[in-house]
Amino acid sequence: MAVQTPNLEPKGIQGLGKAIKRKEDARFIVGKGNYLDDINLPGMLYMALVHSPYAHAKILNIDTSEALKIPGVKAVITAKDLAAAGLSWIPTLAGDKQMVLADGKVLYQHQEVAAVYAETRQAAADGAAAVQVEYEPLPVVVDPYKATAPDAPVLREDIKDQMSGAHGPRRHPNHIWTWEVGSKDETEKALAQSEVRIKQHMVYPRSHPAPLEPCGCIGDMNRATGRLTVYMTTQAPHAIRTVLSLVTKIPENNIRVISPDIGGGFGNKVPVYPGYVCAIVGSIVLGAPVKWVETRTENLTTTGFARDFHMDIEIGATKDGRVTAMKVYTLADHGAFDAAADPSKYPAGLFSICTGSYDFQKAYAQVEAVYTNKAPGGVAYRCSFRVTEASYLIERSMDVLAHELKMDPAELRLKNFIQPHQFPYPSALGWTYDSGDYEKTLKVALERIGYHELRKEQAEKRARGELMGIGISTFTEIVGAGPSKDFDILGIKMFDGAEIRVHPTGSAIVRAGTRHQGQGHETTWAQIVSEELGLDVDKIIVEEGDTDTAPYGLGTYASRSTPTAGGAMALAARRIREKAKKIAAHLLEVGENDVEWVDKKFQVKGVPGKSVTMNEVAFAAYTNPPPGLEPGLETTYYYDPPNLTFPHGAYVCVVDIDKGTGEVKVRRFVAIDDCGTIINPMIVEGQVHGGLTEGFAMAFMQEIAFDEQGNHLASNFTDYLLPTALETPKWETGHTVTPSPHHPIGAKGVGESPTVGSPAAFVNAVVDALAHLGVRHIDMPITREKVWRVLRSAGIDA
Ligand code: PCD
Repeated sequence: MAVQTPNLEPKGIQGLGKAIKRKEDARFIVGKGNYLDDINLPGMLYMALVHSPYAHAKILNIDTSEALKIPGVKAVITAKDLAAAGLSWIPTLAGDKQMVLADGKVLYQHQEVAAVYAETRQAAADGAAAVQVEYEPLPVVVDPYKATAPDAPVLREDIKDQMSGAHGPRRHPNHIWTWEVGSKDETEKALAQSEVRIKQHMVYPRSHPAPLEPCGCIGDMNRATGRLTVYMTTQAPHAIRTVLSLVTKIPENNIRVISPDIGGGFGNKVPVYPGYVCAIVGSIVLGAPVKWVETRTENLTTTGFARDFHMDIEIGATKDGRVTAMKVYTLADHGAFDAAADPSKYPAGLFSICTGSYDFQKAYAQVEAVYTNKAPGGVAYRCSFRVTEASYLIERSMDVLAHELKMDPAELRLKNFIQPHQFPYPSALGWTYDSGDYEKTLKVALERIGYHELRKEQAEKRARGELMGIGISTFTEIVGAGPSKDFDILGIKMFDGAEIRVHPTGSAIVRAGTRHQGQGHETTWAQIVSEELGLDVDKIIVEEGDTDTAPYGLGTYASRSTPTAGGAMALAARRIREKAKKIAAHLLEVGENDVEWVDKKFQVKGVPGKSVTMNEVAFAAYTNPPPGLEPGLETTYYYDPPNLTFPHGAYVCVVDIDKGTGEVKVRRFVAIDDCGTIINPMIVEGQVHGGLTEGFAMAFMQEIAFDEQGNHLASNFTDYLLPTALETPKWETGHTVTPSPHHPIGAKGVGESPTVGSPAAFVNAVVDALAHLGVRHIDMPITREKVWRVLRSAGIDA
């Protein structure tokens, strides 16, 4: 079938707020994306990994002789070979270290034990199956609460005697760190004096980002030039290049990291995985390019999981529903290595946003991390470093408190919101919220869904014995890591860069240190530049992901791109405009002070007929620059944001529950988001749809579970469920706009808001439907079976 050429009619200047179609989609839709597995290099070898069937075992012997006999197999490496190169362990992004290939023992099921290199993908897989490993099983720790029992088996023998780690003292060989924030004494005092107190335990289960494209890497060491090119599914190419240089001692300018098109990242593609390292090592050792693309099972069982936070909260309030204090204890299950990708200063990520949208005067939170026999991770799956857990905790707890006070959950929220005049608002746990109008957003959402009528309907249905619930979540996020005073990863500060090159004929190429994975940067960055410079949006090409060309930056995750690189892009454009103004003055034959920027053109002040466009200025920059001015029209800007941005939203969900089967049907879901100035409303709507669908999946379908022997129970898509169009509810979206006062264009991040904010709305709706039966909380995922059991134990007959 002939492929139709996409419609590429010039769109003209299309700046902020324009719902233009995504520029990148033309190539994706016609199958012309360039993903990692599309790249094939001459003489390329393939790699496959050998995985452990045990969750905890000693390795007695690895026999590679049969594997090496398979036609096409070139080499097999184990930890011993890596040790010779000083690469058997690598640093994690969280201050810990992790095995690349099992070194003496395995610590989780599916852990990588050996790497096989072969001429074809099939031979590599056959080779991996032929490697014989002799194991001696050891006792397994799966439950994080049992990890630090006095008689618990020691997992990490390498550090068992080190009583302090990257984040302070350790009190047990399986204890990683304890982190606390806020005032414990004052919070406990305020709680003790509170008229009403609630306590709740809740678990945010282990989940997995499961991007449609799994992780992969091609290592390509050119022995003639000494240059290492690495193609990698990474959300942060520059950080990878720096770490690679530090670990391999190859000079950083001799390493080129290319992150091609990425089929979804979701935090899964931030860490460095053993497969990446083995592909690169293989290429260095064998002198040929080596490709590794993981299988779905490898992705689900060995790469960064998310959440696994076990939380206890206590909230104090007055009888009439004003919150007074909050105390939180959380146990974080990090698996076998602390490989969470958090900024150095925050081992529990930005969990301290857990006071949410409410004016808590006192708060205290403590998080303890422990090792268990599970895969490492703790990645920010559509989440700004543990914000999802924090939002779920507070939004679920506000409903528990409303229930205790017999108050309407909307009314309780309205009573406790931080008020518009309180911004910039210093929270009890140390953040300064930039802006927000929580009451307005909630009221828009309540109005849209018809809240009061729904409550009436619910009362009538309840009287008839039918089950219907309404759930609210009014979350506040914290995104845009971040300001260099507080944010770094492995010491690298988290500001971001943008480069703009305007060519003589008025087209431009712009580059950023971020790396989109489907978010739409090729469109939104072009819109920012179109707005600031008055250039046609179609004449602006956006390029990200190649460390040889892009300015330095820490990548795309944690909804940081708009707050960081988006700001850099606007400021780079403004710097170009300043220079362009000098050229415009020269062309208009007036002094610079007599020129103003009006309607995206330079004009002589007060003389609308006398103006020049940016196109004309661009041509002059190369053909007729003013005497004494450096020719050309290019710049790079590094933007170090003064603060994070605090997007917020109000989500309302209506569910109906089938008494016979326990099936929960999401009847309606209204999501009103506030991400400040919107660059592209269509992209934002798409982001919200995707994020809500992921939140829905976690609330109702997904869990990475283990049995007592540490067997992984969700290693494929028949056990770990992805929502299809069939299950996914119809989303009703909208927005309010409260610009960020400190961001150059007033924009806040939005990509992860719906995943952060929605799970509590779903769970609150289900619990609301069952509250009159004495139900106070149900842990996710709320499967049909769980609800069915709740109904049966409450004596409800179908
Ligand atoms: N925007 C606009 N406006 C505003 C904001 C925003 O327009 N105001 C847009 C932008 O530009 C882009 C988007 O939207 O395009 C997004 O953004 P943000 O929020 O800034 O974000 P970013 O950074 O860019 O991104 C990131 C995110 C995240 S984080 C995640 S998960 C997810 C999301 O993103 N991922 C993804 N989304 C998405 N999509 C897709 N398609 N794919 C993917 O993968 Mo993490 O941390 O990583 O976990």
